[in-house]
Amino acid sequence: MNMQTTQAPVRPFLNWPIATVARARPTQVALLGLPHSEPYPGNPHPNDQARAPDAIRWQSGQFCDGQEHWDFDLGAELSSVLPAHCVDFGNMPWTNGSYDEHALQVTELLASLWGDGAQVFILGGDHGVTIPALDALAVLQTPVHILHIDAHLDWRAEVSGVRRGYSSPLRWASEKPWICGMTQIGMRGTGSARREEFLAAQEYGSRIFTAEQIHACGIEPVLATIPQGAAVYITVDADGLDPSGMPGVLAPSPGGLRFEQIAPLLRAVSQKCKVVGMDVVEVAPSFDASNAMTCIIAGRMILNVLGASWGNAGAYRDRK
Ligand SMILES: [Mn+2]
Repeated sequence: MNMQTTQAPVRPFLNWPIATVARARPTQVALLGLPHSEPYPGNPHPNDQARAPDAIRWQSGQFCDGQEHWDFDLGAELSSVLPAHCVDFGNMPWTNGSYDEHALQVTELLASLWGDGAQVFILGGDHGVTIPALDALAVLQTPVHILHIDAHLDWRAEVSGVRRGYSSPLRWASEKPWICGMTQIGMRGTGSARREEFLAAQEYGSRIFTAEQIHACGIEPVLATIPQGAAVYITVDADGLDPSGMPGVLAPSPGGLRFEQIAPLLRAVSQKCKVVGMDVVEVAPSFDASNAMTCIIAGRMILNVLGASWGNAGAYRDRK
C-alpha cells in the first residue's frame, strides 16, 4: 500500500510548516488531524467532531499570543523550549475504500513518525480515532502507559457490531500487549459502560478516579499510578473537562475536571514520564461557545504537554 497523502490544514497549528507525506521534513514534534473513525450505524458521517482539527488550529493565535511571548503556564517562552522541527501533517482523509484501509493508513503514518522518534499530537475526530494510534504505538517496542481523561469509561468491546467506535478505545488498549497499564480519570454520571465493563476495567487493573475523587483529593494520587520514566500516551476526551468551561461537546456531563486541575497534571506527567503522544478528541465545534473556548482549552492542553516535555525539567529536553 502506498503511503496516503494528507490534506493541508486551512491554517497550520501555531503556523508550523506543513507536510502532507511521511518523512517530507525532519520531524521532532508532529501534529496530525484525524477527522474520521469507524462510525456507528445511524450516526452521521462525517460527524461534527470531524471539523475539530481545523477549528482548533484556527484558534492558534488565541491559545498562543506569540511563541516569543512569556507563557505563564510554562514559565518560559514557548519558542525557547520548542525543538527546531515541529511539523503540522494536516488531516488524514477518508475519501473512499473501507474503514480498515483508512485505519491502516493512519497507523502507517503514525508508526513512521513514532519510528523516527517524534512526539505526536493528534486532533480528533471522535474517540474512535485513538484506536489506530494505539495500534501504531507497537512500533516503539516499549511498554506504554495510558492516561485517559474522560467523563466516560470507553470500555465497550463492541456497540452494534462495531469494535472500533468511540465507546471502545480503552478496551482496545487493554487487548494490546504493548500497553502496560492505564489510569482513567474524570469519570462521572453514566455513559456506554454497564456493570460488566466497569468490572472488566477493574479486573484488568485500570486505575480509575472519578471526577469527585479528584475534586476531593487532587492530582497527586493520579500521578502516583503512572510509573516514573514510563512511555505515556495521553488521550483527552473533551467531555472529561467540565462543560461549564469546555461546552463544545456532544455528551456534556456536570461535575467535570477543570483546566486548573488538568494543566498541572499534564505538566507533571510530561516531566516524570516520556509523553510519546497525546490526542484531544470529541470537540464538537457546532456546540462551542461563541468565543471558541473549547478549542482554546484544547490548544492550551497541548501547549502544556509540549512545553513541559521539551522544557528544562522535561523528558525530551536532551533531544532538542
Ligand atoms: Mn471518550
